[in-house]
Amino acid sequence: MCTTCGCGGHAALIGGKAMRREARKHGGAVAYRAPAGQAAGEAAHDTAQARIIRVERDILAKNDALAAVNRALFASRNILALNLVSSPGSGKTTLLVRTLRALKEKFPLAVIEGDQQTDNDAERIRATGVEAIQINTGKGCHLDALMVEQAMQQIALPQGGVLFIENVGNLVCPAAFDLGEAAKVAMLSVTEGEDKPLKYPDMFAAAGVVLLNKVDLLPYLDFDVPLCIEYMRRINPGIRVILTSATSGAGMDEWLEWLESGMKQLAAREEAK
Ligand SMILES: Nc1nc2c(ncn2[C@@H]2O[C@H](COP(=O)(O)OP(=O)(O)OP(=O)(O)O)[C@@H](O)[C@H]2O)c(=O)[nH]1
Ligand SMILES: [Mg+2]
Repeated sequence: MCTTCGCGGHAALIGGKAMRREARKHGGAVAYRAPAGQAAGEAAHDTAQARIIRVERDILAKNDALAAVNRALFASRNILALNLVSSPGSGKTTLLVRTLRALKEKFPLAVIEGDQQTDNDAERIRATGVEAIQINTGKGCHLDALMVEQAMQQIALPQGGVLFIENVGNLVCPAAFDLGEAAKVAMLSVTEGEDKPLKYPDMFAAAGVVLLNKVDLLPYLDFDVPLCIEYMRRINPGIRVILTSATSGAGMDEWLEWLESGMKQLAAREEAK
């Protein structure tokens, strides 16, 4: 967890370079800083194990409380919020771009992008015509519920639609942080090796669905798909696994069907209110 790897307690910047420049012109404050009680970096340097555990619990409890606030907001606006998590470069943004192009005439959509540095992914999303906001976490290796809550204040929320949150590329820390999402969508690409679910079980345990991406590369790789799925199900029995290629479009129909069934469940819940 993050108090152990020392990534917590750093400043994050929300809105990307252009938005920050604009906000400064109008005297707006856009720098996010974790509250004093979240000084996880300090705890990572503390050799007392008990203190580390206490700080971990404190950080996660505060995060869970904020995530509950986000979740209530999503419910009140009938928004399906999905948290995309994977190692760096598995294909999250490529899949999102293709997904947004397929859905943008059907549902209101918005994207929160998380990366340590650069606005590159938010710009790739905006090129589809869908609104995106970038969070730069600096040295932080995950998004937390407060960052998402602050980013949401700077975009039009997609009422009755889907909010995609692309987390920082990392198979470890984002598993522990609830953002208020309906589900974590974990992506693993076939170039990463089939043993990753066993090596990083927390992420696969937390996932609501797994996308096994870059299947167009399978003919060139020594990657055992059934074995990988068996490893995933050892961690998370019954987990739905969808084979995708974000570049060729293979598996997109199944992924879009999964998304649309999530939207239908939301709509049914709204009708039952
Ligand atoms: N062959 C192949 N390449 C892919 C696929 N999906 C993504 N890529 C490539 O993989 C690289 C990384 O893709 P991104 O979409 O940026 O990955 P990401 O997960 O968003 O990366 P980070 O945001 O940096 O964590 C790019 O060169 C993509 O073109 C796929 O399904 N097949
Ligand atoms: Mg990306």
